[in-house]
Amino acid sequence: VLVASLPSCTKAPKEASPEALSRFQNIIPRPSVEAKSDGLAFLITSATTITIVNDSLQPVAQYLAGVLNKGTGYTIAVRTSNEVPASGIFITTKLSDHNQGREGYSISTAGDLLTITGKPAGVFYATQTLRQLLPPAIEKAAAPGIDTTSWEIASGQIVDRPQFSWRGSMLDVARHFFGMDDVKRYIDLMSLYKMNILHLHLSDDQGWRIEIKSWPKLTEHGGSTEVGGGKGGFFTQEQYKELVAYAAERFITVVPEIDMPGHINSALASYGELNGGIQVPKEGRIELDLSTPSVLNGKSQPTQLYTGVKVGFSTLRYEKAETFKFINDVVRELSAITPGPYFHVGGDEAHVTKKEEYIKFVNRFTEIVKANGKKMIGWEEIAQGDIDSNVVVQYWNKEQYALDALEKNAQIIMSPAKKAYLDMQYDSTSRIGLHWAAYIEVDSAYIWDPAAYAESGQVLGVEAPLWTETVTNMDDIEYLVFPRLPGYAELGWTSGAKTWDEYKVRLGKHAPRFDALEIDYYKSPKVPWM
Ligand code: TNX
Repeated sequence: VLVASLPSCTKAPKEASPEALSRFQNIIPRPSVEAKSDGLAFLITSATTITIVNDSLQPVAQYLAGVLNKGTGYTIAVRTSNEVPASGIFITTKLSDHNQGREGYSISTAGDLLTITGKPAGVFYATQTLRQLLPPAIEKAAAPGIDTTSWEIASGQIVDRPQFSWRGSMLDVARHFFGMDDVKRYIDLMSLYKMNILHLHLSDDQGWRIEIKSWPKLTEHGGSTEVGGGKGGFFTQEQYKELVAYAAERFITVVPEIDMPGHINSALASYGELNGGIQVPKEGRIELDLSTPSVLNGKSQPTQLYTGVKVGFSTLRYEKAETFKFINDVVRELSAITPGPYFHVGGDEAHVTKKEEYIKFVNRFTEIVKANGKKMIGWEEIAQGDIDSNVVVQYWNKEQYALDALEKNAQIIMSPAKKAYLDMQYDSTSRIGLHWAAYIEVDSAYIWDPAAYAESGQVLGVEAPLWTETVTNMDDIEYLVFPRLPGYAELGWTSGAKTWDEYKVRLGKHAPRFDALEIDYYKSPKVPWM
């Protein structure tokens, strides 16, 4: 009699499989607050729908539907309703009692309902977590007609939010140029691990990679080659806008960098009027002799294009009439197509810029960037200028500069070369990469604390730069970036104690996921790969 009175649809809750439970324990970055499974299974089926409470969630819900539909082959749809559905995926912005902030989220399952709570960015990060809770096959396009996979998630409760607001990576598209598809894939890969800043190094001695309409030769000539003498390339402003929008859909802010006053040969080669010296060969590079202006028949001559890998040999001249017209035009045009709040002025390794000139440059950059409505970022050397709390300093090599920056109330981004440089070789046998700072095995990349200076409250977060002197294609990028990038993402995202011994097991479990994503990763012997 009792049994007969139960609603006919009630079935015993299904237990989660060991695989689903394992996935629940192996999320990268590890959830900051809580991740507890109740041991039951939640299934995504062809009948699953996504319900959102209001239309502000429409884009991010569509993104989730896209991820699920690609992998499952289903046609899961999104509908808006303020009634809590009985089953499926329910996304709500209602803040739970946990303080989630702008980027935090929670996922909780009860019976046939999985609820995601967060603001749009948080819901996006919840989506990345859900991907990892599902079998790795979710990352492959579903084969039509055959569905042998059970799209199972271990149910439970996850509460998560980031430790730092700056979780970035830099891609150097100047030493070697990488086009639209490569940069979009880079963005996609970063987004899997909840990274939110893509710093694009858009100019250097070897190439100028962003169209500046008032100075067209920068790309026509300055963008026409790269390290090794290949054909280089550049982004038109329209293409750059497309990348910025693509990143924004993934809650990633693009930070453009124009490296000045050094690392500027591609501009000096494009416009003779910017060149304030003659070129002399020196130790395998072409250095500028600034005491001898390169004037021929009353006209400054451009430098030669440069395709080597030396640094620190070129500079703008503070006193030259054209210099600040050039800088103003570049900062204005690039700021106008950059919705994000930052502009990176480089400022590194200006070895042939006189110190007094360098400091004057930094101070002028500060004014120009501010006049264009942006917040200035520069590599650590800019700490020599008159900087203040409106400036961000990117620490990479010399601790004294970081300390000076903190002293001057600037904010800092942690990119120590010995730990965070993605272009460093893993060991002496790595097929590409440099090792001037260190060999950085996957363990070493993870074992450091970006919060070291955090008591100051001035640390924005972590950024892992990929310089591309030795990197020529997407396979090369993936080999250096994976598997180190997920570790940097975790250092930026996850608060609390972290140990390599615990992390390496989780990382090893991601091998089938990397394979499903066709990531050409380095199979480090330090990691117990699954
Ligand atoms: C130093 S890091 C540089 C880059 C090089 C890199 C190679 C920094 C601010 N400057 O110009 O590409 O080393 O690892």
